[in-house]
Amino acid sequence: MRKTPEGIIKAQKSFEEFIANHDFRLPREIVYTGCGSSHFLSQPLAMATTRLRGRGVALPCSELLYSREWYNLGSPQLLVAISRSGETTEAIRALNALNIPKFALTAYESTLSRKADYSLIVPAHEESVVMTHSFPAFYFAYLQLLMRSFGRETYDAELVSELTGEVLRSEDYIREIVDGFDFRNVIFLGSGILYPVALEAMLKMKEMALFWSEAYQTFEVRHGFKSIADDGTLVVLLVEKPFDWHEKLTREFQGQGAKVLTVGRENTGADYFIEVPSIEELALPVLYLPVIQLLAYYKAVKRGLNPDNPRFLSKVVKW
Ligand code: F1P
Repeated sequence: MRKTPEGIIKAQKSFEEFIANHDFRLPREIVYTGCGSSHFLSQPLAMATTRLRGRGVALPCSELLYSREWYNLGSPQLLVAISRSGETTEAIRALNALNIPKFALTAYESTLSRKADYSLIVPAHEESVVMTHSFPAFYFAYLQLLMRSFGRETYDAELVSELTGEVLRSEDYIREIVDGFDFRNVIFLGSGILYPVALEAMLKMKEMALFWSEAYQTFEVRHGFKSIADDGTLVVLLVEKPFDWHEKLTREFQGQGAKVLTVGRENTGADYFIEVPSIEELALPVLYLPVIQLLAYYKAVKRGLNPDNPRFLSKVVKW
C-alpha cells in the first residue's frame, strides 16, 4: 500500500513506453478478464470503457472459459487479460477463449505477455502473496491508455501520485479505528466505480486478515442483507458525492448498533471519517484502494496474522 505513490509513477512510465513503441489504439468494445483481485480490477476497467462511450464487459477467466454462453459479450474487438504474475493458468487459457486480438496487462514478461498480441507491463512488483499497490498501478497505466485511445486528455501522474500520498496519511487513524473497535464482521458499500473497490476490500479482508466480510452496491444492502449488522459490525461506506440517502443509511446502521466509517469527500454523520481528495471520477479507485487495503492490513496485524503471507494461499494459482 505504502508503495502506491511510486507505483503510479512506474505506471506512467510503462504507459509512456507502450505508446512510444506501439502505434495502437484500444478499440471501443473490449472484454476484460482476470482472476481474484485481477478480476476485481477488470470490473472498473470495463466500467471506465463504458463510461467513455465504448463497451466494456468483465468476466472472471473461468467464466469466460467455461460458461461464456450465459453472458452477452457483444461484439468485442479486443480481449484484455489481467494477471499480476502472468502465470495464472486460467488467465493464460482464457486468452484463447475468444478469437480476437489479445492484450495482456501484467507485472512481468511472462507466459501471458508472450502469448498476447500486445502487452502493457507495469513492473509494480510486490513480495506479498496478495495484490496491493500493483492494483492501482495497473489500473492507472491502463486508464491512461484508454483515455488516450478514446481521444481524452490523460491524467497528471505526478499529481495523482501525490494524492495517493495524501490518502496514505490516514494510516495512523486507520490503525486507531481497528485498535479501538474490535469489530466481528465488516460490510463494504460502494456504488458505480466504487462497487468493485468494495469487492476488492472484501477480498483483502478475507485474504489478509482471514476475516469474514461482505460487499454490496450501496443501497442494495438495505434489502435483507443489513440484518447481519449489529453492535459488532463495521460498515465501510465508500462514497464520492453523498446525498441524503447516505446520511439516512448511516443512521439506519447506527440504529442497529453498528459503527460506520465513511470514506469520501464529506462525512455522512458516521462514527469515523476518512477524507479522500478530489479527483476526476474515472481515477477514483486509485485513491480509495490504499484506504481499504490498510484497513485489512491492520485487522490482520490486530489478529496476530502475517498479512503478506496468509494461510492456504499462494502467489500464483496453477492447476
Ligand atoms: C490472481 C490471484 C490474486 C490473489 C491470490 C492468487 O493472481 O487470484 O488476485 O491475490 O493470492 O492469485 P494473478 O493472476 O493476478 O497473478
